[in-house]
Amino acid sequence: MKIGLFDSGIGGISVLKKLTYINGAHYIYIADTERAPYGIKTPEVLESFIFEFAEFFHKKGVNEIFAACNTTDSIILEKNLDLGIKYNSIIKAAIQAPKSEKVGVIGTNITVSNGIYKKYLEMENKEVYQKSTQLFVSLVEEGIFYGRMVEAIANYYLLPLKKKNIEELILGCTHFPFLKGVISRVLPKVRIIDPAEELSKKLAKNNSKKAFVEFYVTGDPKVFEKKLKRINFRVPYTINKFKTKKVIQ
Ligand code: DGN
Repeated sequence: MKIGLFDSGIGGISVLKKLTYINGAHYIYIADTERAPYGIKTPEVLESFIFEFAEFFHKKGVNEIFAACNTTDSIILEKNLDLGIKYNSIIKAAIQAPKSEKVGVIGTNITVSNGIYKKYLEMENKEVYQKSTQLFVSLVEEGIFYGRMVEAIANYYLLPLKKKNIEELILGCTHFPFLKGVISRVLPKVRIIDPAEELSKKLAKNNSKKAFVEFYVTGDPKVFEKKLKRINFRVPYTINKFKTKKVIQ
């Protein structure tokens, strides 16, 4: 079984880790570090990246794709894109999780502005408060997970949600679970929802084989490997260069 994932960088590893715990499959993970961040690109540009990766997964014989990026997932859902391979949405999985009425959602500019989370949650009769916390992505890519600067940025972004008395908060970007510590410190009474947990329930359990990951990186593979070491990624892997068709400056 081959499973495909893609993200602008290290964020999707929060999804990959959860999947590898429950199924020792062969994973193919594309990290588009050369064209990151995604949250500030236009939907049209991101759509062209999505199809570029889908074509690559086809060639690699991938059986299923698991969304490792909410930003591109929101575009796939909004435009109802057909990638020609079974696709598991992280947003659709996440909206099953909230148990209370007042729910906060944080994400990139695109995920928040296209309002997919809000739309789906309101269909479940939730009162939804969204906030774009774009800078969190850069902090995680730089490996800055704690310290006074992170606390200040987290306070700046999250205090407006605290004032709304949200009971649960969806981490609507796969980079954000790496900042769960600081997020919980600003919102101590709020239940934090990591959508990757919900998504991993869509994968059948199979621990009989060890997981293996083939990484394809559009930027510098050495820089990416350093980041993997920094977050203690322990699943056996190889890192290869992915040559993009278009380079966005
Ligand atoms: N990890 C991506 C997400 O879940 O939306 C964000 C990536 C980015 O570059 N902004």
